[in-house]
Amino acid sequence: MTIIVTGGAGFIGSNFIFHMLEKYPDYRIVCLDKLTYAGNLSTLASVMDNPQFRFVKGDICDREAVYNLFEEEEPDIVVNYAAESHVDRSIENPGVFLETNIMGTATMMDACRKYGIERYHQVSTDEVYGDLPFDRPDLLFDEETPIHTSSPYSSSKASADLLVLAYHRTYGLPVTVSRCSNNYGPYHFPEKLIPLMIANALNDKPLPVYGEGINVRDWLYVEDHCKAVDLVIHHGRVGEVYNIGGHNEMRNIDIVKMICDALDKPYSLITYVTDRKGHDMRYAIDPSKIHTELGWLPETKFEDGIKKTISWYLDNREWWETIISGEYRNYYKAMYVNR
Ligand code: NAD
Ligand code: TDX
Repeated sequence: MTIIVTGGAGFIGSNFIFHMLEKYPDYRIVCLDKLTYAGNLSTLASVMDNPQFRFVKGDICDREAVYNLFEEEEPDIVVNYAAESHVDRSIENPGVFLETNIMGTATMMDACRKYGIERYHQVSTDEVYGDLPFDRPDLLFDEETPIHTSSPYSSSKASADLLVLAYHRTYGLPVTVSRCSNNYGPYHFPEKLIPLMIANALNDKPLPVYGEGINVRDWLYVEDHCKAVDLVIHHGRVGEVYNIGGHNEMRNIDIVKMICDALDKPYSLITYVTDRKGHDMRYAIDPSKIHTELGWLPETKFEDGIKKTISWYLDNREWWETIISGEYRNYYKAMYVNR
């Protein structure tokens, strides 16, 4: 079994590669990653010497490179994690999101059509459903919830989902799609809420909370997401969408306070800043389908997952300090100074 994992030098893709190499020692895993600002080869250092693993630097939009890779590797499965993934960056610069998230997905699927494949899996997001109101805790996103996007990021991911499902209907491509809620855990890029707050708190820097901090996200430990994708690629029904989430809704401000408490830092570091444009209020996933059909359930409770995550950032300072001392400084300045 050969699996191409795109975007495997990023947060979730790398965790998925670790999971797969450990669980299936006879599988060959080929990572295709462009190494954008979000991709880090150092993340994959522990598997680089594994003979079952190959890293290829390349762009999922580069048709020739993608086709060459398919000719060389003859993959059985493709799992597409590669994407521009940060909502705030999509608000500043939508173009690259359309290019990678839509055109890159189409290029990967064209390769699958041309060379044949057992399964193409699209890693999507709960953000394609838009948001839910605060005053209706009974409402959750299920797979039939209409697509209703808010940001250029979520619109590009939703466009990709529609293309993936259309390639199934039109060409019979054996696809699956999963839509997961917010992940957290090791190797999360420090532009995102949880790692940004951990890094800033450790450096005694202000903790920039958007708006009033009351927006709600449904957090899932990254390993649980990886296990769900593993189940879907092996046992999920072709042409189907599976929502992934662990019924763990939390307000941003409560997460930030929890991080302050865990690191023994004062709440006075918390700074309320101008809200994100078009900020989605609440996400909440109904994971009944993946539970009923594939037996998936999240294994890590948030209290344990956040402790493990904070310990990981304490033990791996070099990983994130290298990131935040580079080009990231310009991003941070543009995004947060005088906000
Ligand atoms: P990330 O930004 O940490 O990593 C993205 C990776 O993709 C990086 O290694 C980057 O170098 C690579 N990449 C970007 N453009 C590329 C291109 N054109 N060609 C090849 N590689 C390219 O993202 P993440 O948080 O790990 O998210 C992975 C996937 O999961 C994305 O598709 C995202 O939409 C989806 N997702 C993320 C979350 C979350 O909470 N992070 C939740 C649900 C879904
Ligand atoms: O500095 C911050 N302050 C703040 O209040 C940042 C970076 C975020 N926030 C808020 C915005 C959101 O309400 O925290 C919440 C989480 O923000 P992000 O970490 O940027 O995640 P989100 O926008 O919810 O999107 C994430 O989950 C769905 C991933 O980045 C997406 O790739 C995924 O599809």
